Amino acid sequence: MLDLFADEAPWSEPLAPGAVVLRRLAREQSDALLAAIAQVAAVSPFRHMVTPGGYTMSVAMTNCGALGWSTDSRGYCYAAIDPLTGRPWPAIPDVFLRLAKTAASQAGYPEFSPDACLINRYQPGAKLSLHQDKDEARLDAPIVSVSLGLPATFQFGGLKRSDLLQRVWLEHGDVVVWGGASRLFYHAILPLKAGSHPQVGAWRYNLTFRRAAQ
Ligand code: MD6
Ligand code: FE
Repeated sequence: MLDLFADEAPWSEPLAPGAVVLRRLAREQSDALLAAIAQVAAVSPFRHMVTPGGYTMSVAMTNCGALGWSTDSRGYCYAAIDPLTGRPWPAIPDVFLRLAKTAASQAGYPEFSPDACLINRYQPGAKLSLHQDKDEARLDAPIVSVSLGLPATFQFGGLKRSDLLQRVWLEHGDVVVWGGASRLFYHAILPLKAGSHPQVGAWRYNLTFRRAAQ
């Protein structure tokens, strides 16, 4: 399909108090980002984690950084050691870190220094149910979220699970930065529609950068 916006400069769309979508910000570096994802996954492979409720997640995950997010039968936690390999998670690649800091700074969070990067991989049908991100020690720091590959519908609510959800269509290279008043807002990803992205194939990747430790 002809992409009329392939060469367009990034632009920004406000989402909620403290939250903004930086459209296409990661497009220029997407080849380097995808290569870095492959390097991380060669050390700490993608895996389908099992939630405390015994449900196997449809999204496959890995991490890089001093701390990685995991879930198992005992609960959710951040840990320095990958439970699958028994070794530390790989370091956050420079190309990741530069993008995360640039995005945070453009969104009004110039001090952002992430120590954790969760990498999500969606296949068609994969989804992420409504949740809050609240396992981090530093809720004053924002989350920077980078979308690559197939597009997805992101649902963004409020502080209560029952709050009205707005829908945001996230495409290859879009970056969401969110913190401040909306840091604990509920959100979800609807089941990924099948398709083929010219650079990425039949997948969507999402990188989320956080400050997990003090
Ligand atoms: C995703 N993202 O986009 C899932 N959480 O695949 C998240 O769950 C998320 O994008 C917190 C902040 C930003 C996010
Ligand atoms: Fe989340």
